[in-house]
Amino acid sequence: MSVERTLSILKPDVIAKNVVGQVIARIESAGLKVIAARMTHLTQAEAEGFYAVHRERPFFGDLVKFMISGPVVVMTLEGENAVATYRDIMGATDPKKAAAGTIRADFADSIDENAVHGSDSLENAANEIAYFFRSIELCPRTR
Ligand code: RTP
Ligand code: MG
Repeated sequence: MSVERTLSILKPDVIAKNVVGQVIARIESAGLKVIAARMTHLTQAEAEGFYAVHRERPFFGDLVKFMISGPVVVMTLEGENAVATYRDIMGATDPKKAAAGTIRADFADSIDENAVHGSDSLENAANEIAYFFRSIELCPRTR
């Protein structure tokens, strides 16, 4: 076990449904701590850059369009095995396949509008955190 950091995005559907607090409660209940948070409306360039790894995929256009359809909440989470812990509570990409009790099972409507993003590896987490936050904006807990 080791303390890790991961990037979370509450996608525009979560903000539209007014369940930001409920999703953050799931995150906190899993033992993860919010050490940075910001609400922002991504530009097309920001969304394209963030999901650049998917640029050639057929769903890329729809993904970017959704991510800029309204504000999002970007957060850095910290905790034991944060990358895998957060992916576990998110549930599968397609909410129809997500385990009961996961964020996507309970709050997502479709594979396109699936409530949350989470980094999929420690290396990607570091890059994604740096994409949205300067290191001075991270506030690790001291108590
Ligand atoms: P995310 O990056 O948003 O946390 O989602 P993920 O790791 O679970 O899934 P990923 O493969 O990284 O895909 C990014 C987003 O693209 C959309 N997608 N659509 N129609 C499709 O087959 C398909 N596959 C992926 C999803 O909205 C997914 O969250
Ligand atoms: Mg992904």
